[in-house]
Parts: sequence; structure tokens; C-alpha cells
Amino acid sequence: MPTNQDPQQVSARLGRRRFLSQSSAVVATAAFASVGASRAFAQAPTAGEFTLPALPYGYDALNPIIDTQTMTIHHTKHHQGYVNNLNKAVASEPSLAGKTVEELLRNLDRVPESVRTAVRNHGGGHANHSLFWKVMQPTGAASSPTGKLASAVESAFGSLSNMKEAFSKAAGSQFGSGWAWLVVGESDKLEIVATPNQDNPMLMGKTPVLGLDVWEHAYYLKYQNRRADYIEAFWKVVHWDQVAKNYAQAVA
Ligand code: MN3
Repeated sequence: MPTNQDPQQVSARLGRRRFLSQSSAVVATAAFASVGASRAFAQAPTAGEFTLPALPYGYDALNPIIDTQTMTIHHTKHHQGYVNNLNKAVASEPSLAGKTVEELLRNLDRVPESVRTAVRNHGGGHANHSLFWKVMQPTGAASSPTGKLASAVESAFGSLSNMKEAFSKAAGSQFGSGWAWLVVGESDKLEIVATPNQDNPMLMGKTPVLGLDVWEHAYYLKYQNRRADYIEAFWKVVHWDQVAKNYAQAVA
């Protein structure tokens, strides 16, 4: 992989063996190293087309907003589990070989019925978490929307604080497990949506640029029942430059 490759282009092909085949061992090593005796947390990777992307920071980097143990289990166990199950689903249907997770989710009706639900849930889980890790950054490095993203937020919501309020409301009112999203919808306009389970906005023909996992596994160790506190704290680790890149790519 060329080192000057646009991370967005890489992201667009997330999880494909052709660019991540060398990184899975590194990911596994990092996972074990950062939590000591953590083998009990880690799910063994399965052979397959999709692989767990490395976190762009350490497991402890989002403290105190998201604690080290939550990040470790979330990445090495939950996300790895979605990757494993997506690989199993795709391996059982030769017609799906070589497709990106985006292609699978955007054309779910063309995925054979035998694995459609598995692709929706585990392909969604893989895509959702791959975006989620990238739209966060260590505390203290906070930025705010700039450029085209800033004007798009202004145009769609009136102000950044209105957008945050609508997003937080969607995250807080999602009943049970799911996600809140800032997405690019029709006419390239920004919208807030919430989805249940691991449904990705691409299932609705929309392109996610910012997402927040509100499954209890994402916050329960630190916040217990206080989902609202987790949502409020999330804004302190949003990587706005990455969100702006996601937006620019979505409207290109
Ligand atoms: Mn999760």
C-alpha cells in the first residue's frame, strides 16, 4: 500500500485483505500488549477477506471519556466478532467474494437470503465500528468543524450546537441497542438518523460521516445506566477533521 494513499480511499475499502493482510498480526500483538493478560478478551481472528482494522490510537488514548478496558474489549472482542461472522457469511456464498462491505450493505437486497441477515448485522457491525474508531481522537486534541462541513452544518441545522443537540437526542432516545449518525442524505444534505442494532445508514442509501455507538457494551463499564453522560462526553473526543474528510468524500 502506498504510504501517501488517502486514508479516505483506504477507508472506502476497509477490511479488505489486500491492504490489511499484513496488519492483523500487529493488531493482535498490540491488543495483547496493551492489557497484559488479555488473551481471555481477544477473539481469535478467522481466515477471510475481512480483517480487524488497527485502532488509530492506543486503547488508553480516550481516557477518561472512554476507559481502556471498554476500548480493549470493544475492539478485540466485539468488533473482531463482527469481522469473524461476516467472513463466515461471505465464505458460504461464493457470489459475494471480492465485494467490499459498502457494496454488500448498499445492495443488501442482492445478497442471497441465506446470509442476508448475517451480512446486515455483521457487515454493519464491521462498517460501523471501523468508522467509529476513526471519528474519535485523544482528549485534548479537540477541534471543531471547518470548511465545507462547517457551512453544511450551518445550512442544515442553523448552528453546530443545534446539530449536536439533535444528534444527542437521537442517541439518547434510541430504544435499546443502536447508533446515532450524522449522515449525508438526499441532495447532499446533512441529516441526523438513529438506527437499531448494527444497521448502517448505507442500508437507507445514506452515507454516514459521524457515528456514535450506544450499545451498552460501548459505555456500561464506566457509565452504567448513564447513557446521557456518555453521549455528552463523546463530543470531547470527536475528530472533526476526520468528519470533515468523510463529508468531503461523501459529497464528492
Ligand atoms: Mn459496539
